[in-house]
Amino acid sequence: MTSPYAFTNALCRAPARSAVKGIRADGGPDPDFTGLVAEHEAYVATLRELGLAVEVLEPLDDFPDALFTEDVALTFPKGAILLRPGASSRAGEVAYIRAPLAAHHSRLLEMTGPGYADGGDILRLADRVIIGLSARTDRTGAEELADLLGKLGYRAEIAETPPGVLHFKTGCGLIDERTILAVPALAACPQFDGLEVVTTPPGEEPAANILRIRDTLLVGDRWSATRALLAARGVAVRPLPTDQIAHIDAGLSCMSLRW
Ligand code: CIR
Repeated sequence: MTSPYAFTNALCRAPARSAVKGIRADGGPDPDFTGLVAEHEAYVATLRELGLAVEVLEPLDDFPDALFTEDVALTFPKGAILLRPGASSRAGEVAYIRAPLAAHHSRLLEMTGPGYADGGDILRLADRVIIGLSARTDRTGAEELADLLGKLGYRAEIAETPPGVLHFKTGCGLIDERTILAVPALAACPQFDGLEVVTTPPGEEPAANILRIRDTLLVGDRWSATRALLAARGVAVRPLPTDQIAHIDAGLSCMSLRW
């Protein structure tokens, strides 16, 4: 298996005006649209600066959460898989990612259901893929996805996402091929056996959704203790603003598909 973060490409979608009405579990206030756009633009610019060819798709006003392209597909060097997002308001997003993905991936597989899986629940490691069960990814969906991953030559393991955590990767992210940053509730995840697990500092649980792009770790700029902890490990850290997307339960990995 190739490196889980030696990416060359990313596929993003600009936020629509409706993005301020994106799903949020706690019913909190809407994000500020201008701020949301600024966060998205800073993210895309950073991916480009790190050497990725980034395609930014048109906003979709009918789908407030469509800027979170990570949730509707999985992308690998060997092909891509169209998913079945677990939130009914997001199901229609898949049709809009099909053609852009087909333009890059000659091998395009597709979940047929009846189960569901969100890309935010999938953590790609160097030697396997972990699929987290959550309120968005059910066991039927995880098992169908594991079969499809097998067709692409990837081994999958199914894990549990702690209650109250939206997606598996809301609670963890790769620091390097052998090391995971995780919230305390995920630290003892059996699927992390054999890896080093670094826990988020107290009060910085939302920092766990880091995103490794080549040699650099993208981290929410608000999380200074996490940034210091990662920098002390000798990794290049790039802080990015996430306050507005956090209003709609999102973090850094959500805003792109990468391969
Ligand atoms: C949702 O609830 O679907 C969006 N408001 C947030 C999606 C975040 N995506 C991710 O963690 N991969």
